[in-house]
Amino acid sequence: MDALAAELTEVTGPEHVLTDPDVTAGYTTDWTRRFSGQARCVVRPADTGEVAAVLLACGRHGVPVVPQGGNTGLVGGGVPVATGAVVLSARRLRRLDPVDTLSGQVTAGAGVTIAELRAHAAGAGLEYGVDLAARESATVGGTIATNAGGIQTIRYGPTRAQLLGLEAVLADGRVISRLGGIQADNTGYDLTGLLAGSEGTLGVITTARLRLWPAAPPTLTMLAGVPDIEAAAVLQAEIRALLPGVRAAEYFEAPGLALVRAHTGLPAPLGREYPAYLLVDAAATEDETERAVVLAPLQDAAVAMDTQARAGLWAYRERHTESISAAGIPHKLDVALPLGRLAAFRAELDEVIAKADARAIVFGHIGAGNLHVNVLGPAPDDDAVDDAVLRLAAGHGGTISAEHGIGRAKAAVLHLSRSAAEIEAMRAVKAALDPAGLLNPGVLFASP
Ligand code: FAD
Ligand code: 2HG
Ligand code: ZN
Repeated sequence: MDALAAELTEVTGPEHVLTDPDVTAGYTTDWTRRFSGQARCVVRPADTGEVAAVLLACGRHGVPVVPQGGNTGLVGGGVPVATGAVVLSARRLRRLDPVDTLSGQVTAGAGVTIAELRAHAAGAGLEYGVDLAARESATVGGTIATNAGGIQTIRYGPTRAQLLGLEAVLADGRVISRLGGIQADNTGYDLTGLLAGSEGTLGVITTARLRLWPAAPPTLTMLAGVPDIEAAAVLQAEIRALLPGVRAAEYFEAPGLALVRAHTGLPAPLGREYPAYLLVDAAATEDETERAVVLAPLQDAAVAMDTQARAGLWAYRERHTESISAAGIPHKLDVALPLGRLAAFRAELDEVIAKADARAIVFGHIGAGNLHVNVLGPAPDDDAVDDAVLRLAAGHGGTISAEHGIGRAKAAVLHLSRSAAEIEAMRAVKAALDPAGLLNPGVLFASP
């Protein structure tokens, strides 16, 4: 055992310093299988004090640290790519305080999963605003670090909007802590907001104070077949104008549905096939539901009102990611565009994909203008198609990352969405908080 591993063992105990490659393998390859590397070891601290001691030890030895939560990230930000880094798994940071019903808030450890947090909030008649298909594994810490969006972003905003404060350990072991849950707090730089979306490059998040929402009344789910993305964008706008309680407006296309059905064995969702589909989830009264259902295009729709039937419709959308992975190692390009540019982007995307001799599965959170372009075909280390699709999105006034972050996958093209002045300011923040560059090198900023 090397000197650093020995010091880490002193901090967490030997059972939480993992060095056997068979055991560390699950921490060193990402969910997509596109990114992987070797870790010097995986360390699993149990509280903020242990996280601080781990960072101090790694700092003394000049060893980089890759923070990791549920390892469901899709941009390669939570795994080491070169040999020699320590993976700091936050999964043992499992504090979960009783829900504070007076303020509608809760304090949760970084390692609590989104499913656990949502169930905990529901037990108090409240709801956590973020939900995503990776809910059983994605953690509080990881979703804050990526500022995850998910299926309810159009209603509750992304993870940053749920944050009232957090506790984190900086690269030099100092702890910043703001867990009081004071909503009206105007005392200088918003460090909580800064750490949201920092992708493990500025500090290790250990605990968060989170806003909860009143639990939504019974919900209806509609799946409508539409001719194309433009029709889907228009229909979701019409439904949102009609139903105040829309919480999700999701999109997928025939090729994605075919993959999902081949992988899952699910039957066809509607009486006939359509080029594209819109899935809407809403909290609606009976009256509102009737008005929505008579919207002309919704005659080509399935409507579900009970939990099981709703889950059945959601499966067509939520099982895209696993079904695509079963077909190959995808290039995941998570872009967002102004709603008015979706159709033009979508048409030009076909040309880009045809030139690359690839195939694209397109789906996403259309209500937020967010499309997940999954490209199958090119080798995992061939970035040409990534570059072309991201440039196309930027050219249409879009962003190269809507919700997954920049990670390693898009670090070289950050400039497509950020100006030179912005990148300089971001690098200055990084240099101030992590001058030795120990936290997640190569993530967000390409290594020099
Ligand atoms: P990880 O993958 O472990 O890490 C992600 C990043 O956060 C890395 O850069 C890592 O270094 C950093 N990090 C992790 N924990 C900490 C910590 N405690 N402190 C500091 N940095 C940390 N994302 C969406 O936004 N919306 C979706 O709808 C969505 N759906 C998904 C569905 C599926 C099936 C899958 C597989 C993924 C999906 N994702 C989605 C992507 C992923 O779930 C999110 O990015 C999530 O936020 C990652 O959380 P995690 O705990 O798995 O983090
Ligand atoms: C989703 O919306 C996730 O389902 C995953 O963000 C997207 O697999 C993807 O590309
Ligand atoms: Zn998504």
